[in-house]
Amino acid sequence: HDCTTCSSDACATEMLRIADEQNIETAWHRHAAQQPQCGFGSSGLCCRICMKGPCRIDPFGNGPRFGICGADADTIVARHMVRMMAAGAASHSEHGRHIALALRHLADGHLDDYAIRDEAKMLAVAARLGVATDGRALMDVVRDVADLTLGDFQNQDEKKPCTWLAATLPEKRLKKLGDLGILPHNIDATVAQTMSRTHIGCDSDPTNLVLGGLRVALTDLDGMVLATELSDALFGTPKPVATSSNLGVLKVDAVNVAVNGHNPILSDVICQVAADLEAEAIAAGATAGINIVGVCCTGNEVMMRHGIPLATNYLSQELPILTGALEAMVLDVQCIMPSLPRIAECFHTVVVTTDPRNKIKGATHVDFSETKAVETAKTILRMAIAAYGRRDKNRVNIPKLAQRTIAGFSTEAIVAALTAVDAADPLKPVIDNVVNGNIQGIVLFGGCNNTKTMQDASYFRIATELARRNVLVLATGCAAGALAKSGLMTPEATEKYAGEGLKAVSRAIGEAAGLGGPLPLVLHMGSCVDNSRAVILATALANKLGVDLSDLPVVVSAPEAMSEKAVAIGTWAVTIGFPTHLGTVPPVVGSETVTRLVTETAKELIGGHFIVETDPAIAADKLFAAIQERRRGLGL
Ligand code: BF8
Ligand code: SF4
Repeated sequence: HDCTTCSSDACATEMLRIADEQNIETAWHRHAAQQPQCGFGSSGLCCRICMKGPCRIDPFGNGPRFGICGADADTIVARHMVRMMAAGAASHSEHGRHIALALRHLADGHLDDYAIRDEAKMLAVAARLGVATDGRALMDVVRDVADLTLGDFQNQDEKKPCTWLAATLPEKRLKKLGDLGILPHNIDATVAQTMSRTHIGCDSDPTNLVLGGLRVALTDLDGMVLATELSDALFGTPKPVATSSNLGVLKVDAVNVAVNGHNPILSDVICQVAADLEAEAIAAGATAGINIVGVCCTGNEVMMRHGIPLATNYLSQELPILTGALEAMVLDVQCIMPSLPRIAECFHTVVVTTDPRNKIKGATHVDFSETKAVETAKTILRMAIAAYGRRDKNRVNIPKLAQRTIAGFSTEAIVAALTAVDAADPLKPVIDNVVNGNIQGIVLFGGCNNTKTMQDASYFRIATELARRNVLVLATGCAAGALAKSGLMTPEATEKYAGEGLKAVSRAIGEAAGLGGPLPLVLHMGSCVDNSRAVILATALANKLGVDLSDLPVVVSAPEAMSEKAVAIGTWAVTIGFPTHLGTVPPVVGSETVTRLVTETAKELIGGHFIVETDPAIAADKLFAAIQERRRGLGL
């Protein structure tokens, strides 16, 4: 395996050299060992839905055209794709349910370690959902909001759409989705129905299956909107914050603790209690105390709310351990590599799992429950402090790079910055500048890392290419991690890479908002569930213009899409009307019908469509062309 093509992240490349020297296997080594990957699986033509299988369809037409049950390539491809969407929706909404239940328990007085930290947000959410707030005790409002939210997991009336979707999307979009019969009524039921209709011998019509996929993908959006909005109420709505990214955020004299996963219910408490144990860490010899750093999406959550530095994103999550300076990696759920304990065995790092449904062989499990959150967080931090004593100082290799990063651009923070320009009509400066062409459009980068491409490279290329053409850039999830590490979340990057129009707008907003310079080139909107923030922003713009989301010059790009969650996100992005780029080829190319459905027919049906393009320069051209097409549609 050739390290020079693994990652464009300088720290990752440095650590991979150490991995080779010390004979430690990482995701990149395992990727190499998997080559060549199976062509049937890659094109979606391997069916494993029943035990008569696996059945494989010959893509060249020389071998079998049907599985044993009679399923053809279209059915097989569609069924597996739709199941990926269901798994993604289940994951995001399980995260959301966890937050909603915590809120319910808080309202009932069962959680001493949590509070409503952003009362204004809580009340705004209540108002959006139609919950009365006037003259009521806060906890009564919280209980009603929690119950309404849990209703999205319980409602059995198929005609009544999910509450959060109805409170989030523009009227025109809701009508369109309702007319197509794909507006979901219940997250859990829709996920279950998706599993059931894809069972052997059920739905085999590819169009009907894909429509079912769009419906379940919309439950993914529902789950993430409620997760984001309720997390803000519980933990605070992010505001711009200066911090730093990449492995240089680890400190040689500190007890370094990485939080990895997704749910702020755990990581936020760890950040809060770290200060209480500072003296214990210093007494153990760590003169710089406790240093919490983030990985993946939970890293984004705590970076946005507490300015916690981001160590790295998905693909390089093993590498903080290789620095020899990481005392503990604390895990909750999703996108966590099962290899972590194996790598930690070569060092002093303790790997701690915390969710009873997400254990990893070789890790230490500490059951985390919200009713004893502070106590558990302290137990975990003390394990890290104890590990500090076992650190081998001769094996410490912390890369130097800690890239300055401005994060925290929640929708509210963006609107607040715009209010400084026009207090009476905050969205007007954006709309005026889209109309006059200073801003050509908006691109939202989302999604993962994937070993099929060089880590982070396409993000940088496409983002700078579009910014040069005056496209405003937003990012979430591991996309945000990539762009933060690349130095694009700074005002300097705006000066360096933005086109003249975008630069002028960015300076005007940044200066009016008291940032003392332009906005960062890329606005960090949060974790993967926080893609919902971009939907809320786009909906506000659409409503103000009186158009649908599919009319806006807004595009989405996932250059390294990997997870089932990313499949679900990409699908709802298309379903609510956005042209959506994938830089990795999804396993659908084995069916021309399904490929055409999602890349062409979707455009006529719902306005959005997938653009599959592995070359970043061409992807930038295609995304810009999609923006121009939308501008022409608006008469701009
Ligand atoms: O939810 S971007 S690799 S960490 S799936 Fe996972 Fe992809 Fe990262 Fe966050 Ni999102
Ligand atoms: Fe084969 Fe049909 Fe079973 Fe799939 S569902 S494994 S195509 S028999």
